[in-house]
Formats: sequence, structure tokens, C-alpha cells
Amino acid sequence: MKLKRRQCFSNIAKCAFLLALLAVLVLLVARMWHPSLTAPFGLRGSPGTCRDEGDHANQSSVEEVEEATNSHGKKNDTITGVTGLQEPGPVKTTQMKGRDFNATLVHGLFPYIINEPAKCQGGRATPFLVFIITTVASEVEARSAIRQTWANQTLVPGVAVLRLFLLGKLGGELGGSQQRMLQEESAEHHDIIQQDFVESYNNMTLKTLMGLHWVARYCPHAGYVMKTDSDMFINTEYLIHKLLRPELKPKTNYYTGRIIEHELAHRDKKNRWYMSEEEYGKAEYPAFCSGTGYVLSADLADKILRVSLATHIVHLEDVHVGLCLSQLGVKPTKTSIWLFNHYHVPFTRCMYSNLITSHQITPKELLQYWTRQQKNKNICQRMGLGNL
Ligand SMILES: *[C@@H]1O[C@H](CO)[C@@H](O)[C@H](O)[C@H]1NC(C)=O
Ligand SMILES: *[C@@H]1O[C@H](CO)[C@@H](O)[C@H](O)[C@H]1NC(C)=O
Ligand SMILES: *[C@@H]1O[C@H](CO)[C@@H](O)[C@H](O)[C@H]1NC(C)=O
Ligand SMILES: *[C@@H]1O[C@H](CO)[C@@H](O)[C@H](O)[C@H]1NC(C)=O
Ligand SMILES: CC(=O)N[C@H]1CO[C@H](CO)[C@@H](O)[C@@H]1O
Repeated sequence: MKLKRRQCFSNIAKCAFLLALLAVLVLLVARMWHPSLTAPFGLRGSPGTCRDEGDHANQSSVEEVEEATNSHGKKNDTITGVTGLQEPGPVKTTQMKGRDFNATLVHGLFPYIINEPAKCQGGRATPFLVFIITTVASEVEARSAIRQTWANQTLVPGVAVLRLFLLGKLGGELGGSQQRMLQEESAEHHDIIQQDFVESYNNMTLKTLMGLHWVARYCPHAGYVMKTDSDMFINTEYLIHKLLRPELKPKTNYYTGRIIEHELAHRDKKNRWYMSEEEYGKAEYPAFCSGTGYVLSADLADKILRVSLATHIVHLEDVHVGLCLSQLGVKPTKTSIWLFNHYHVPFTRCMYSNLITSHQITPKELLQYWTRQQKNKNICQRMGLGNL
């Protein structure tokens, strides 16, 4: 009797598990064919989003918002929620012509306020992978969670990983006190770099270029660079062992991530991704990888910087990097559609063992997901879900 009941329960459990798996599969497949079907994945959480969904009859449709969310992986309300960040205003095109080219290559576009010039020569092996992570001073909790999880520099045995958080500078009184805290955090962790430009959404490209300058100048022999944000889950082991593979000769001119193709420049001033014709004249962007997480072979850091200096800087950082690379003739490399996700993938330990990025992750979620995924990663690999 006892045995029977247990059997019965275990059958129910099996059934439920299979059904759940099936449901997830169906959703994923549906998403692939018709992204808007599963909009809630991309549009979870924040109050701003609910409002969008509530009266979207007269606003941008959920599909439009989702599409916008997907194209760059950021909702238009995320940035205004961040304390101290200036809201997007009119963008002044940052002209690079007329700058001292050589001096800029050496010193960076702006003076460093916090730098870690010797971090790459720390005595350990040449870094295989450098994470450059955009963040703002107030995101203390996110940086702490990231240090303990995917950007742990000693996570992968035998593979040297470096982590750098990228920051601009906040003005005002709040900026002053945050700056002091940031200096302390930097003294403790040695993983922060900051340049003297205004911390704002419009200056996101300057942040990425700071990270690329750091790699080109202080760590030119690194293998790869991954640019990502502070609200991401990254499966570092998958990225290193299954995609980049340290046992192979490092690639050059390599660029990959969530590829966005045939994206039109938004000409509506109210759009979060508004792009004036002065800033970018053509209708369509060349293929680029979503700024939520893209990987470059480290040789591209210097090349992108040089192209940026020779032309001008477009304020959408992922578009800018894509533009520079298209000028260099470097096309994004296609990978499995499941690896780089610019939306929040619903958590299952096996799903997260077989992806590289998932977006809109709170620090609390990151710690939870990480612990659960790490405990189960070997089981999930054996289940052979790697090709999903
Ligand atoms: C910049 O450096 C290159 C090579 O090092 C040199 O040929 C060139 O004259 C320099 N340009 C200026 C403006 O200093
Ligand atoms: C980083 O990972 C190593 C190996 O798993 C672990 O021993 C260490 O505690 C981790 N560091 C942090 C800051 O969590
Ligand atoms: C950065 O952004 C602010 C606000 O959007 C702008 O005023 C400033 O000119 C930008 N550039 C620099 C170098 O700070
Ligand atoms: C976000 O979108 C809403 C409506 O879709 C708009 O009113 C608001 O100005 C936008 N905010 C930003 C920062 O672009
Ligand atoms: C309140 C609001 O946003 N109203 C707008 C609804 O849409 C029409 C047509 O696009 C606009 O003219 C209204 O201003």
C-alpha cells in the first residue's frame, strides 16, 4: 500500500514535470515564431510596465513596447527609475574629429577618476575573458551579487577572468557622497573604473568606450571581452567552455551576442531609442548585438576605439559598436537563438544551465538563481538539453 502510494505520487510528479517541460517548450517555440505572444517575459515587473499594458490602446502597443524592449533589451522606464541618472534629453552628437588621436588612444576619451591600470598584470595568467559591466554608483547591491556569482574571478579553474564595473560621474551633493562610497568600494574590490563624463543614458557609449580603452591600453593580450549590464544573469562557465573554448586558438575579429537585424532608426522624438538624422542618416542600422550582453575578441577593443575616434559617436552604445564593426567589415557571428537572451527567461535550473544571458534580473533573483543553477548544473548537462 505504502509502496503503491509512493509510486503513484512519483508518477504524478513525473507527469507534472513533463507537462511543465512541455509548456516551457511550447512557450519558447511560440516566442521564436511570434515574439509578441510571450510579451510578459519581456515586460515583467515594474509599475511603468503595468501602466503601459493597462492603457496601451492609446499608447504604444505592447507589441511595440516589447519590440522596443527586445531590440536593445532595455525598457524605457528602467533608466528613469535609477536614482541620480539624468533623463534622456536632446543628444549632442559627440564629434571625435579634431581630438588628438594619439593622445586619446593613450589616455582615453576622458580622464580616469578611478582606474586599475595594473589589474591585468596581477601576476596571474593573461585573462581569457574580461567582463566590462555598466553600472551606476547607487547599484551597490547588484555589484555585490555579481561579484559573488557570474563575475567571480576565481570561478572557473584554470581560466583567468577579470571583472570591471564601468561608471561615469554624478554631480551634486548626492554625487559627492556616492563618490566617497564608490572610492571605498573600489579600494576594497579593485574592480571599478570611472571617467570624468556625466553619468547619463545618453553617455552610455562613452562608458563602453572607456571599457574598451581599458582593455586596449592595459590588457591588450586578453582573449575576449564581454560587455554587459548590471541586471543580467550570465552563465560564465557555459560561455567559456561551450562557446569560447580556451583550448582553441583565440579568435580575432569575433563578435557575437543577440543579433538584431534590419532595425530601423527611431525618428520619433518620444521614443527611448530616438535617433536624429544628424546623428545617424540612414534608415536602417547594420546588424548589431544587443547591449545586454555581447562578446568581442579582445583585438576589437582597439579597432573599435580607432574607428570611433575617426568618425563620431552614436549615443546608443550597441548600435555604435555595431556601426564601427560594420565599417571594419566584422559581422556578428550567429549562435544558437537560445543562448543570448535580452529578456527575462523564466527560471528553471536546466534552462539556466544551457543559456548564456538572461535579462532584468534583480540582485536577489541573481543570488537565488545562481545557487540553484550551480547545484544542478551537472545533472542538467547530462539531460542533454544543450541543443535547446
Ligand atoms: C600618431 O602616431 C602615429 C604612429 O605612432 C604617428 O605616425 C603620427 O604622426 C602621430 N600623430 C600625431 C598627430 O601625433
Ligand atoms: C568564487 O568561486 C570560488 C570557487 O567556486 C569560491 O571558492 C569563492 O568563494 C567565490 N568567491 C565569491 C566572492 O563568492
Ligand atoms: C553626457 O550627458 C549629459 C546629459 O545627457 C550631457 O549634458 C553631456 O554633454 C554628456 N557628455 C559628457 C562628456 O559628459
Ligand atoms: C517612456 O514612454 C512613455 C510613453 O510610452 C513616455 O511618455 C515617456 O516620456 C518615455 N520616457 C522616456 C524616458 O523616454
Ligand atoms: C492621452 C493621450 O495620449 N492621447 C493621445 C491618444 O492618441 C491620439 C492619436 O495618436 C493622440 O492625438 C492623443 O493625444
